[in-house]
Amino acid sequence: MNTKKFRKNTISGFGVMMFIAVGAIGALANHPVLVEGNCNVPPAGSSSVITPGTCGDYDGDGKIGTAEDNDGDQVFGTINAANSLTVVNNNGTITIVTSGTFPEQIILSGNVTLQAAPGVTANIDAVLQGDPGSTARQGQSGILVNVRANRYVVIRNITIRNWATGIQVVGGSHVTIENCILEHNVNYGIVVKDSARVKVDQSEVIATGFRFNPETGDFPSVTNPGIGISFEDQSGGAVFRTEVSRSLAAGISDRSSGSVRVEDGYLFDNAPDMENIRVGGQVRFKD
Ligand SMILES: [Ca+2]
Ligand SMILES: [Ca+2]
Repeated sequence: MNTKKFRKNTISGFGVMMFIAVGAIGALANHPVLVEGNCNVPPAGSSSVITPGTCGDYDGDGKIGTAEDNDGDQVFGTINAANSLTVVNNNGTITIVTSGTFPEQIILSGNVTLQAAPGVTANIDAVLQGDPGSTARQGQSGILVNVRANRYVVIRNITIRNWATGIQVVGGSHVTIENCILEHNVNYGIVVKDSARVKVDQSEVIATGFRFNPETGDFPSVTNPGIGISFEDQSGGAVFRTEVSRSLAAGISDRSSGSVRVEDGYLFDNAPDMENIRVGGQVRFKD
């Protein structure tokens, strides 16, 4: 299937989902919620008071960030507030509706869809200039998924940058990763462990293992694995229509005892492009 055409179809379907999500605001438990973006670094001299409708203020109430988290409506300024036990309760849809940088580690432990709306850039970034939490975050996973085997997680249209690992999936988790960009994560773009099963589709995993930060180190080092997508332990999964390029080590690595299927891989400048993708798995590349 033509990739561009497929993306168009995906976005069209997404629009329908957005309509449903917006229409459902006001329900209580397990409801969809919206997350605003924000301008984390307003220009010097800017007022601390946000002009309504600017700076990612989706609902036009003049509040962004944690102020938006705490005003009692169904729009949030941080992903973690939207995902908290009292809100989506790790069991609903979290849609980011305006572009922004989110310097937050996200832990998903239920039937959650985390997605950015079409045209929205949601950058889950370990680093926010001037934020003292940046150092600690660079040693963490950007998104950690640890759910029971009968809970399914979807991560769609999200950018994840500058973490130790972009997305880490453990336990019995079943995770779908679609239209995501993972770049400049040090150890792994995506790592799948335990008995988890992960499908990666139409995503880009770029420059894994390469990053410089004066506080946490100059990578590559002798210790960082630098693998684009790694399946380990008893895990398994599939990688479809996905670019993996410029990894320090393998682009896609299968050290698991499970099954890993790769189709329409766009692999470039990894070392090697694939590692231990077993004969019998379906590996196919476009010309
Ligand atoms: Ca607002
Ligand atoms: Ca709010």
